[in-house]
Amino acid sequence: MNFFNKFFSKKKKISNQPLTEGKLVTDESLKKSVSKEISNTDLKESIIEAKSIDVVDETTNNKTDKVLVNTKKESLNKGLKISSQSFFSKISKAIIGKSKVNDEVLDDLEEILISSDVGVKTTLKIIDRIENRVAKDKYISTDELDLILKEEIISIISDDEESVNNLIINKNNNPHVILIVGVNGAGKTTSIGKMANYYKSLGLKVVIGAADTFRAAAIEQLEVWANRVKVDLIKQEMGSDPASVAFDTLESAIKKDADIVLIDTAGRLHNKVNLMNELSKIKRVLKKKAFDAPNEVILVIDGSTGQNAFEQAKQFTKVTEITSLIITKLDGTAKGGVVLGISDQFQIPIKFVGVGEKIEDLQIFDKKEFVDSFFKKS
Ligand SMILES: Nc1nc2c(ncn2[C@@H]2O[C@H](COP(=O)(O)OP(=O)(O)OP(=O)(O)O)[C@@H](O)[C@H]2O)c(=O)[nH]1
Ligand SMILES: [Mg+2]
Repeated sequence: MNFFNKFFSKKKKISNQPLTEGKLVTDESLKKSVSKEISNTDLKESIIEAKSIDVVDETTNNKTDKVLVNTKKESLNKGLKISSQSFFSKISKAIIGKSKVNDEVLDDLEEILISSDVGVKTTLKIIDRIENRVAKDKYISTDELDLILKEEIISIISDDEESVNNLIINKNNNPHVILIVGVNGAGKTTSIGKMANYYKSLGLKVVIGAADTFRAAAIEQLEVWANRVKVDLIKQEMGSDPASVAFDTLESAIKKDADIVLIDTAGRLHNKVNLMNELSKIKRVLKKKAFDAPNEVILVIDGSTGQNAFEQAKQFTKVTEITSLIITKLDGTAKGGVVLGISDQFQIPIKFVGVGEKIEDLQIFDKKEFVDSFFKKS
């Protein structure tokens, strides 16, 4: 059963609706009733299913995959290519001429993991586990090393299932509000554009708020994304109060009976008191409109900054409550190991990873798929 059939068959009255290319359902009101009615479990299932489906236009029986974001594995493999190549060339050098995993190989492995930006704490944890396995199994050949490494890494990554699927359609029928924060240039605005596309592709009605009023270009940049994805954007003049924009956005989203609200904010440093106060104010003001808003606060981190990415996660989580992370720019860097370390060291799940600048270059973070791609020998 394909995704849409499965998705909609639960609502018997609409299961016969045809699909048109580029749209989930033809009838807007129908779409709304579906997205409001589906339970969290349904949506969870749908999001998981959505990763690997062919969309069939039932009127023509033609396949079209235009609706969904590109969550295909190849794009993750491509995005992580530099990281995995660099990792594997180091591993190959370390085990050349050696038949079993001994202390020397483990020392080299430790160095490789650290130089791949996995972070010292997580590296030591991994080495410790492999040492235990070597001690127990007595003989582990170097051929098996990457397999074992993969297993151990998967087991230390905190289970992210909750984060991936924590999109809850509010029981009180208010939109699900997601506030996006992070330092300058981390990829917040771009990720919002990609997320808007993703959620829209799931049949949800999305409204974006331009609460980065710091510079005019920020509003224009978001506007370009909103036009591309064809979702509503709420904005005010440059320099206006970001909290007021956030309030307007939620108000408008409630009126429009939207499902998801994505609020862009100006890049900020954790140690800039005024900017952090501004964030608190945005949260406070949102609550006036909906007591449980924002439902999520996502920290966007630039993965290509390596160890600095850890620092950003550490500092931001100290000063504001973060519900999940997006790690961007994993393409074009050999520092993809940060994802492994960050997911181990912070009790915050990774929700998406950014693997390029295009609209489809946003991947739901799935630890197994991620580690598979990271360990892909090309
Ligand atoms: N290669 C690559 N580039 C990315 C990715 N995500 C964002 N970018 C690029 O990073 C640059 C900054 O992205 P923005 O989305 O403007 O970052 P921001 O956090 O909104 O920046 P400020 O609003 O200035 O704080 C842009 O050129 C994006 O195209 C990614 O996953 N991969
Ligand atoms: Mg921005």
